[in-house]
Amino acid sequence: MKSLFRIFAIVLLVSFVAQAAPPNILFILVDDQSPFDFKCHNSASTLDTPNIDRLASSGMIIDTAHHMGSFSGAVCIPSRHMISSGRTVWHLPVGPGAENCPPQLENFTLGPVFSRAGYATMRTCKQGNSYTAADKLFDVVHDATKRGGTNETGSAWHAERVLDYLGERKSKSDKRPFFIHLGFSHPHDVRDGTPELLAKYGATNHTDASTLPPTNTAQPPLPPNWLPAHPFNNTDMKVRDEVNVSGVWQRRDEATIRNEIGREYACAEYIDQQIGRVLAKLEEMGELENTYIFYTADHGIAIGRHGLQGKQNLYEHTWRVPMFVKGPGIKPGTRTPGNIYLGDLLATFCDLTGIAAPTTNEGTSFKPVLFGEKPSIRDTIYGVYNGGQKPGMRSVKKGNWKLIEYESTFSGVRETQLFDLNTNPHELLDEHKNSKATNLAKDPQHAAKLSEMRLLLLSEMRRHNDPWRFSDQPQDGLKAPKNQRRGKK
Ligand SMILES: [Ca+2]
Repeated sequence: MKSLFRIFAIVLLVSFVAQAAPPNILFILVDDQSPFDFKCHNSASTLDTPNIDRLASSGMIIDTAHHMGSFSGAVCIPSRHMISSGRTVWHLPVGPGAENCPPQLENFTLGPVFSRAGYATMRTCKQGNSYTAADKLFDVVHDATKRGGTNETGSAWHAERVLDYLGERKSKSDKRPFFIHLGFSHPHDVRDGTPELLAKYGATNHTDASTLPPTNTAQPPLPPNWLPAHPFNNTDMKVRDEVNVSGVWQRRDEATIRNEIGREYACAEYIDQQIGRVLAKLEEMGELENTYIFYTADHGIAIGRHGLQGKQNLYEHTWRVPMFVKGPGIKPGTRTPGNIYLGDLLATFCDLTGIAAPTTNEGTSFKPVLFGEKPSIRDTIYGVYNGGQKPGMRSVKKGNWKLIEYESTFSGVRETQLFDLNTNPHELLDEHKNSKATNLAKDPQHAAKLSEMRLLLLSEMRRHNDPWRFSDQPQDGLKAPKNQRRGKK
């Protein structure tokens, strides 16, 4: 009798699990945001994001989340291809590794994968500098670039599209699970915030390149690793973001940078308000508890850190992205390194929903990290930026050690940086006055570590089919992509 009862209980449980509603996914992606904008990564930050903070505290903060990099100044493009397809930087349908990519990859990206699995898929995001062939394959698409300072021209527009969609779902009693990709066009420049939030952060939409913006004590402080100029040619110093962003241009003075960070914060808090509206709607519909919510950015951004302005570098502020995740089975208030790439998102979304990841995917699910089963999914992180001169920049990170190499065979640049991120989390250099921590690459005490990290970088370059080598590395018989060996600048 007892065993009969047990069998009955198991059958009941299995049928309950089989009938449990599959979880929804709300994937929030902002454009150009450093993790160091958030108080959880930088206690000196003055940015208020109450809704994102609540999201983070009711789920997990992943500290070591990165985009793998870019072969173009338009870092958004490879980043968004990797997010959509789960492929690595030299295996995308665009760029120097296109020959390593299977045809019609767009059919194996976020929208179609979830649509085929029976999900209702919807996307609103910026237009352009993305993966257009994949973006249009969501069931419902509302893409537009909204970087203005009003409800209609700014981030509220994207939130309205999601609120409308959810309202329609409710009115139609659509019971299919949903995959909603809520993208924002901000805080990418032009950072035209709303008047109220600009005032809060003491900022103005400064448009006159011949004058400095007004100073204001409400402006955010300079970042700890601010510099008036980058100490050396990093192989792409004249890219648009370093010289031609309205409000900054080539300036790195305190007034300009504090005003621009104020503008960034105004746009970021406005996004936070929009996320609050969407979360409230999900709660009202009773869908919040069965929804995985991911918040991240396509890459970070410098805005004065290290004397840089843009996203074309491999310092932590730019290479790393914020990553906050909440949902069923994720313990609230948890925090872990993770060691993830944005290209792991597709595999993770599939794993959380029981959908088979497409065979074209190269990412690794970090569900075991989200469920507290392991702190990280890999030991080593590899990064690329070579949208300027070649071979450009490469980085490798393992534990607290990070190497960045710079080379231009065109202009003769050759620089190396070795950081101990435990003692130097902001990657301070000799040029940062009053700092004891610095670049350790020339310190004889760290020569063995430097050699070890250089070998690690070479092995990662080989493993990821990097088409370039630095001049002091084995050339491995490679012929770099045509017209790109020496760079065009
Ligand atoms: Ca971007």
